[in-house]
Amino acid sequence: MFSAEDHLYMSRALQLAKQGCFTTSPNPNVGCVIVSDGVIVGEGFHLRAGEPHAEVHALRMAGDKARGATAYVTLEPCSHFGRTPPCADALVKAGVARVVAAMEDPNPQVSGRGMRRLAEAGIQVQSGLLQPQAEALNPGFIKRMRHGLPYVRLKLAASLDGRTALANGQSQWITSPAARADVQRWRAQSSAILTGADTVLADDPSLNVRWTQFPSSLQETYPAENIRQPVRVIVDSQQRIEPSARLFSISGEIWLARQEAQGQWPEQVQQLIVPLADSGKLDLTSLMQILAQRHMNEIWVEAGATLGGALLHAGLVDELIVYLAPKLMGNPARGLVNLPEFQHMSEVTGWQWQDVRKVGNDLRLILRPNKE
Ligand code: AOF
Ligand code: ZN
Repeated sequence: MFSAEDHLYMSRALQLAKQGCFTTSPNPNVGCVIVSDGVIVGEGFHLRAGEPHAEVHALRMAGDKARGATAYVTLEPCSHFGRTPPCADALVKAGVARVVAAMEDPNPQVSGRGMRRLAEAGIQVQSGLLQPQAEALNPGFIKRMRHGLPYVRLKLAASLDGRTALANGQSQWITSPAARADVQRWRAQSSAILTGADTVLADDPSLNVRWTQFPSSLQETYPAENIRQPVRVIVDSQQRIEPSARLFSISGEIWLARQEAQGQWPEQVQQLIVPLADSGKLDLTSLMQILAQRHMNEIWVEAGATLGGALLHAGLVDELIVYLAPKLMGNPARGLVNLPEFQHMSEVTGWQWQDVRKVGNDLRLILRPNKE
């Protein structure tokens, strides 16, 4: 159904889409390539919500050459009036002859209607080319649209023997500067960075994106002005956070997840009221639903063993990102996550290795839950 050329041009569209990875949230990353007589005449990607979609950029570049051409898009062209008018209409107006999409738009406002509108206008439409790669561009957007939940990554840093801090609490720095630069990139592509009150009280972190600490190759591709600060979300079940924490001296939104609104806070702060679970702590599934309702696609969790364990126990973690340092910290040191005691190996969750590589002098492991 798809030719070698089709694969080539869709690969290019996927590559273009990635250029929006630090900026498009809450919108998806989308790339578009327009090809006429075997020549790329237009290219574009979506950069920021509120700004033109990928197709619009590509059509502008192609001009009259779009007539009779093929458009390759990593996501079904939209059919609705959102912040911008429908791309399907723009493609019809430009007179393209064929549209190849990598996947259907999971947004219920679109979901199939974009392709239908193109087909009704007499355009040849095909979908599903390199779909897994296109889905990998937008795990958070897709999960939010399909399930009303964000895509959650739990970051862990540990020694070779799985320890995160000495028994006396000392933990800085287990991993290398290269691993910390890698973390900056993950933070930057996330809609929100989530942590717990324990971490804020113990470490007084900033939890922002520091472009100057990005890997240098990324600094060249992504200028500082194309970096967005994710929302910082603090799980504060016992209402212990004070406005004097370092977080609040750094600009950018902060959402305090709490049982009730209380206290005077700087303008950048909102209090999210989250129902309590039986444990007396905030119900983390409800919190994630609230974050999805607030258009958070990908959540990057940098928290302590308690919140990390609670998220795992609630089945809310889609991906583990583990930085493993070549150090042995010994048994009295603290473990990776707090989980309830299991009686049988059958109760223990299995994970699948997704990616394993060396980052600086550490290993970076990416795991996803076993499906069955
Ligand atoms: C496309 N091409 O490049 C993108 C699409 O508020 P708006 O107007 O920006 O619309 C956002 C929705 O449009 C988003 O939820 C998704 O369904 C679609 N994104 N569609 O044709 C693009 N970024
Ligand atoms: Zn569109």
